Amino acid sequence: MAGLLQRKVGFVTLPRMQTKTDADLLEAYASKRDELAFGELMRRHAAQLAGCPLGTMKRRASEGLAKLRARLAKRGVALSGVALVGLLTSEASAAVPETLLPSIMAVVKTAVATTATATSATSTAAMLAKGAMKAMFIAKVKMVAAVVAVAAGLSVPIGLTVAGMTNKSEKETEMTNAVTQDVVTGDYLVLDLSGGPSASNYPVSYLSGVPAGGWTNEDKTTKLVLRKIPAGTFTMGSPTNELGRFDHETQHTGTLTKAFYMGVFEVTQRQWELVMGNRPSFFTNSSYYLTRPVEQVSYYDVRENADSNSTIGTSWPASGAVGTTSFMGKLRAKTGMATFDLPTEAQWEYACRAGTTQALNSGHNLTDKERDARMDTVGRYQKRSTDANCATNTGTATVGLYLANAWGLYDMHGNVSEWCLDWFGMYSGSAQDPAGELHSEAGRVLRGGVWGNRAEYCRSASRDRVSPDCRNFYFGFRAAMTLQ
Ligand SMILES: [Ca+2]
Repeated sequence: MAGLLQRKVGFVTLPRMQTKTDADLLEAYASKRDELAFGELMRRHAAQLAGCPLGTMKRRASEGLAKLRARLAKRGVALSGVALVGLLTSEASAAVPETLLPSIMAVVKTAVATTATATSATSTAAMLAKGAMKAMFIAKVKMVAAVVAVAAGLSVPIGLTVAGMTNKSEKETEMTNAVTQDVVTGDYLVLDLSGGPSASNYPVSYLSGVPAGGWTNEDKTTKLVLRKIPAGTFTMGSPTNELGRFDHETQHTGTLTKAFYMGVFEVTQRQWELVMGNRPSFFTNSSYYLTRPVEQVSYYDVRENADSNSTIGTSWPASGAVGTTSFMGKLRAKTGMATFDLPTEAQWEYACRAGTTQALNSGHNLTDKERDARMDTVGRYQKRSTDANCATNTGTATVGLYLANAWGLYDMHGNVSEWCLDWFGMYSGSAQDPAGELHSEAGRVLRGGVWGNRAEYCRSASRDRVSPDCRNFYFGFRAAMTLQ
């Protein structure tokens, strides 16, 4: 593994880096997220640690942490524990022989079991993003990060690292661009759909954070997980100079007076099957359909008359009622929670942005409307396929494959475009709990862009709309529930 990682890392020393001390490089990374400096640190220390047995690696990790803290303290650099682990990991990851992996896993599992008090499991994801593991084998890096964290006695939770180990589909994507987002803790609502379409109810439970062990495929199939999003005010739409924008994205202030829950993932094919008892999607390969997002479901299927693909008559925004045969109707009936629904367009954009104002919720703007490296890390796009059994790197992606936003929501950019409640219309200016037009021939709103389309359509502010009876392999949705 050491050799493999070293080859994969392949960092090149740039002349301007050669004269810098470790401390300089650390500081550059800590204060400016200078990825080249980070790479140079990796290159220097990988060799130093190569061949270490596990015990030695743990000891060196502890020593390394103390050293780093001392250096940083002298310079007054506030580098978070998360970033420290990222640095340590970068040093240690190239030093772990393949034969030690079982021992490492044992350490990780023990640590998971004893880290029940961890309060910010999701910060591990932020660490991984910040770690800037360019073209590295991400799952193994996650594992090593966990070991280093444990060895160093950090209070950084390691839950997601184990999930990463088993998620082979992570190999599908190349995390070639680091982002600097912080994933914060939050409250989660979990529905248990395992009883399937004939269940009389879907048990509801709550979590105070991402579970130790992280989200698993179970959370994308037999369970449905939603994250609590706080009420708040934000700027909706895009600035006039945003690359790829359209005139109907006029910036204005949106205020959401009620907190709401938002799906962590797009609703998957398995979740749909368990609730509705059918499999409507296009991408049906048995090896992956379970965790890909459901598509070819209409707005009416999701919340009105699913049997006849028609409206219930008086519906949003005149009424918040849903049809009993619809996905949302069944969720409401089997949970007793009367506000399960699609998000409003404003809720969707607020949740997508998670405090960011740029085109992408990683805090970046696009530099190219067609394809953009910044977009590559946050969602599936430009992966056209008309083959229902297509390879895993085309068509829709397994949900949660790309980086989450700061609120821990995945695939807000790309993958399936997501139905929102509203009729499409020009924004009418600053508004409180905006609910869209009373009616519009233009159709119902879809958000976030599509697996087969260009980067510009995946921007946070980008809007689409189609007739609510449209069933298309581009369109899916995410569940929401507004708190009253
Ligand atoms: Ca999406």
